[in-house]
Amino acid sequence: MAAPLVSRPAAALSGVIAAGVGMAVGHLAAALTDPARSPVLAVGAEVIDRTPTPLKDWAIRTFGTADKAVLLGSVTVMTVVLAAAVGLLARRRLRWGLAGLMLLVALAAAAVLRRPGAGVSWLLPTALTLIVGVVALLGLLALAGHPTAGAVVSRVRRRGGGAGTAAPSRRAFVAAAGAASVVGAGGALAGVRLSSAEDTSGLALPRARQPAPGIPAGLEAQVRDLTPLRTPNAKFYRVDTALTVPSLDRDRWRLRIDGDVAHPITLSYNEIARMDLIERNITMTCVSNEVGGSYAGGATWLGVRTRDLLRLAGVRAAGAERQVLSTSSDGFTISTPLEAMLDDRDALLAIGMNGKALPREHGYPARLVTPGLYGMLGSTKWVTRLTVTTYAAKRAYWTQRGWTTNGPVKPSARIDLPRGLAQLDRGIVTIGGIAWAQRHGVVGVQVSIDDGPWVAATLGPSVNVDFWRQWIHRWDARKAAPGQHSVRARVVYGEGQVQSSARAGVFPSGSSGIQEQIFFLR
Ligand SMILES: Nc1nc2c(c(=O)[nH]1)N[C@H]1C(S)=C(S)[C@@H](COP(=O)(O)O)O[C@H]1N2
Ligand SMILES: [Mo]
Repeated sequence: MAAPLVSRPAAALSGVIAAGVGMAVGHLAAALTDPARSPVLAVGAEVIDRTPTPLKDWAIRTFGTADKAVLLGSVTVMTVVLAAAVGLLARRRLRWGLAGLMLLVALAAAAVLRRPGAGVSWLLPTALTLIVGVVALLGLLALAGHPTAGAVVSRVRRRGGGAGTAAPSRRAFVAAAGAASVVGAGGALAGVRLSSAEDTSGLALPRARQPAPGIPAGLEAQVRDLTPLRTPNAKFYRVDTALTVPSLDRDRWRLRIDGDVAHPITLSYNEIARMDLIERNITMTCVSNEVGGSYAGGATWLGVRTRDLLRLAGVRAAGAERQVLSTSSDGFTISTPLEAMLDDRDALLAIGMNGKALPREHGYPARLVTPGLYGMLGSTKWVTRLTVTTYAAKRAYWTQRGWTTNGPVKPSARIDLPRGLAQLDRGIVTIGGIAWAQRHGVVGVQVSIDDGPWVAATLGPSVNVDFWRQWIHRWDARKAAPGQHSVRARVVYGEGQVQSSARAGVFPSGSSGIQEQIFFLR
């Protein structure tokens, strides 16, 4: 009896399962050695790097911290489609299918080799992916009744001294497909588990010689749902290009300071911990924060001044053309004006956040925090190198993608209460939020209800010029008309300058404009 041609669904399924098991095994192998070598993550990272800026921007805006899950999901869907195509190709001509599979794995291999610090040995997990993928594809197709695959499998079996051939049957195919899926799912789960790093909050942290004045109790004690003055580590926003959080070891970590300095140096964590540690209360803001957005947070940072570090290496005179190019363990780079790392704002190489070691998500074991500049211009996480150079000589990750290199944070007031489209009872309406104007200091917040005159809101405690400030305004709405109302808020900063009302989107130098919140009275 001539072997029947494999059905299309069985062929497509064979391709998908083969790719899935292969990827799971490769990812697990990488997780056991060095997660950075995973072909799956390498492809994801490559996709992130190549995604056009507007799309990336949209993803960050739309999905927030879930942007990576969405990206991995899309890459998975793409892979499933391609793997099904491989199965269908193999159905017609086994050779074409195998070639397609190899092409996919070769692309993944190229992505792995493009990772920072990659060498040929990094290809081992990808090689496993290929082997497992090919074996699974051949085996499944053979069981599904593919004549060529069946012949290959029985030849290999005979050579290996194995007895007979498993006869193709629907039941054998379903059993093998099920078993392979279970192995794949198990491997993928274990890989994900293993490559997610453990918590750092219990680790010892040296003390500051100069502690920051504590952050006072904020208005959140009196006003329910107001953004707290100090952002807890677990609630601090996270924005980065890293697909998996780098899992660095404090004892093996080093900071290299080089470039245009008299004597390049390399410092260990312990050497830094013994330097003059200071604490600073700093509000960090992301350039991708929309007006009214949540990508801002205030924390107490423990660390050493970048000025001290750069002087230790013998930094030469500054100038507007000079930058410090900082590099993260994952290859990501940031340009910071050299001047900002030397002046009295006390930019930090931080090792602590709110009294704890830095959480891995926020840069463990060390990151930069530069007051007054957007995160992409001075807050490199997992930092391993500071290179003093010029803007002409080196371009940072976001610079290459068209974002500004000159990014003072734009002053902004945010309305947190009432929530947009809230339905409230007529009475005393609590309006409130938070405002920032790093380097200038918040001196006032004004609100306008229903396009009425600007009136001063009540401010919460002041921490310092680089820290945000809460504000509230109680609006007597007992006699207000039921229905739709609006509130706008703007910050007054420095010597009394008022927040710009000019609207700008986040690209290329941060959003501006005045937030307006709509709500309803019953
Ligand atoms: N290594 C690395 N550092 C990084 C980034 C990144 O993508 N990779 N993103 C920067 C940006 S855009 C911001 S806003 C801040 C965010 O820091 P957080 O995640 O601790 O809030 O980190 C900065 N440092
Ligand atoms: Mo950012």
